[in-house]
Amino acid sequence: MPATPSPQPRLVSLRVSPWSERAKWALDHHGVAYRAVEHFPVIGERRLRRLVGPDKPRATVPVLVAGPEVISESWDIAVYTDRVGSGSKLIPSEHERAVRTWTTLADDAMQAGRALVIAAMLSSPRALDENGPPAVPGWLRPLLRPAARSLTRVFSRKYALSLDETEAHTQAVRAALDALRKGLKASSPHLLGSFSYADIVMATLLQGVSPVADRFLALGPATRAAWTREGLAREYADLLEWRDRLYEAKRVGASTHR
Ligand SMILES: N[C@@H](CCC(=O)N[C@@H](CS)C(=O)NCC(=O)O)C(=O)O
Repeated sequence: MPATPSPQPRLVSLRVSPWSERAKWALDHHGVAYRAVEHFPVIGERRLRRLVGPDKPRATVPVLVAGPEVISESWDIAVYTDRVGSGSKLIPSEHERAVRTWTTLADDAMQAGRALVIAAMLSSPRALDENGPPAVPGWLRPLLRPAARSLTRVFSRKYALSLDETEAHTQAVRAALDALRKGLKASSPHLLGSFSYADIVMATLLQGVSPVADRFLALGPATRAAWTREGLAREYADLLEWRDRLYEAKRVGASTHR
């Protein structure tokens, strides 16, 4: 009797989030088919908590549900794709330590970047309107703005974001970008000699400096502005060029799940 095909993995994710983009990139790189299910922050919190279980200190996306496995860290999803996928290894064993170091660096800088983006969203009524649930019609969104603002504040508390420390956060992002610039000098165009998860985490960190083109991830104009740091974008234009080239060359399948 033929084996029952296992159902397609489900990726619970947040379209705009660089952490979700990491997971999608790893899945697409390896040709692993999946169905993306959009998570809505705060409103979807209880459902997400049920999915990841009570032990995880913070319930976050991306979460990959693949048969009996529930994988709730982007790193672990990349490891999973290396295990089941058909592409080149994203975390080759000889580079695992180095890839982890780049991932920790990106994670820390992205936490700072998240505070900058959320502060910008809170001060942009249009960005708040653009990020309401898709079912809400455009004309109703300005009326729901106070609700959108308080949901964004709840989100900010979940991640203990200090929204007014702009300078410190900018410095944290800058430190990671300086490290990237140095790392690329040694072995351009890839951090570790060939394409790896290190390139993915550092490229997706740049989303909070200047987002990728709409064909990779479509954003409303006010949302795009909230994700853009003009000063950093000028200072690190070389890295944005690197990121854009990497997307052109390596971000296969990006439009499938947008
Ligand atoms: N360590 C986690 C961090 C993921 C993370 O921070 N996810 C945020 C992205 S903004 C999230 O889940 N946001 C939605 C929410 O908290 O409801 C990973 O690497 O997967």
